[in-house]
Amino acid sequence: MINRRQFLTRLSGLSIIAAFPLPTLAAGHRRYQLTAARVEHPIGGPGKPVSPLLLYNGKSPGPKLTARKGEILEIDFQNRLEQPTTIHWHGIRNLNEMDGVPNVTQAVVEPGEQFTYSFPVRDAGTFWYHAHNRSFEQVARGLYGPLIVTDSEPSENSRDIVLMADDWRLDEDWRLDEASFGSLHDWSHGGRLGNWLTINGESRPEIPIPKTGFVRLRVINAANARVLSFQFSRKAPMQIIALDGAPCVPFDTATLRLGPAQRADIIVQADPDLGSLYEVTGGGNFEAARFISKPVSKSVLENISASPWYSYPDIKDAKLINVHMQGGAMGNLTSAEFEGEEMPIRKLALEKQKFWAFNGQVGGYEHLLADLNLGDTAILRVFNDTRWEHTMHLHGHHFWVKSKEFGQETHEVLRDTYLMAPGETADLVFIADNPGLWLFHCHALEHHAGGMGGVISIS
Ligand SMILES: [Cu+2]
Repeated sequence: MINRRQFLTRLSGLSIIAAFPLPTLAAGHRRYQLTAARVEHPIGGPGKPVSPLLLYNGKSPGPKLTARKGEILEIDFQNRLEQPTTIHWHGIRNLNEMDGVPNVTQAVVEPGEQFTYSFPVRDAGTFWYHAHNRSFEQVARGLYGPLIVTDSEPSENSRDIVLMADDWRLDEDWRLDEASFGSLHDWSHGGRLGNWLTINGESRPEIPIPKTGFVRLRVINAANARVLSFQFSRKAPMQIIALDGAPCVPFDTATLRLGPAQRADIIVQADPDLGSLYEVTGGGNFEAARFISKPVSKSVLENISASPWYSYPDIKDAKLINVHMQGGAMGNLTSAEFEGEEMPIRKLALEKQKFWAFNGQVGGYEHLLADLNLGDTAILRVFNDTRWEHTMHLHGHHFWVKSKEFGQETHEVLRDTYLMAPGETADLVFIADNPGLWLFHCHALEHHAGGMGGVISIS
């Protein structure tokens, strides 16, 4: 465990290291303005009562940001909320000081303050951005949006369709359920599960698609905690070509299952009978979106690459980092260390609202899991010793994992977020080529707030 002061000292030492050579100015800058503010918004649909959401530029989801690989993305961010916030660029192998983790990579952006995020985008793929301070509430209130990086100039007539899914918890009056923020039950069980599914901010939207040819669906799960499962009405197979932005060896799946924060690019043969996309968790068939065929002229399918960003590393001399995940309801955690003191689980739960631990320590933004040298190959060996699924996200890197997320077959894939079954042990293998302090945490946002997180230092 290292304290805040040591953290900041380490950070100031790191910030003088150029993480990646910046592309020359000729590569181009792309500028956006994002303003976070409270907006009274009818999340239940037009004509329904409004709820106090927190949105970027007044939109749910926030505006689609696009960039071309190799460009520098500059975002002038204004915080008009009544609480501090930061923005995390999820999946971007980012400069550490632009990663948006409060008090680890930057100071929080206070109400009324401005902050400019500026970073090169090294990889083409499906990414997203979201608030990273009090994220269990800020993301649940709508602070997120898609970020799409393409190999070539983004086209207006693209055959790329972004489907950003969220799972809201509404009360019986169609308003956002605010009373349950911080619910001990949610934090110790499966997180904040909702009852209102939106795609691109709407319930059952009509999604225009071309009449023929192939389209790419970029599906993003922005839910706090809900694992979503999608099928087409005809049970047509979906060909997965990228996961969490990174190209994979294409494979078919009948059901697309995505944990919170995960993304998948799928290729679909468009035809007028494609029908609907259903969410099928729990055996029900809930219509999530309806495809409407329309003629699209000169539409282009963005370049599709199957080559991974980097190949599976040689692990002969890899550094092993063991992460034993414990806690939660029906778990085996009896006590854990928190703020330097060993505490029984009852005290942690009732007095500190902590339920989860890595290696016997309640985690957060200050729990150091490993200290790596720049260039090390590392194996993050994660043992999910709990009764719950967890969607484990590493900042600043993509890792290789022998994924058991897609049925019986194992797929070796590059991801930034891995959905782990209870009892599973997974090796997340990565090259520590990006210096800084990088968070590793569960993206069920209540689990992270409840102690499931730590930091890996690379210098
Ligand atoms: Cu979790």
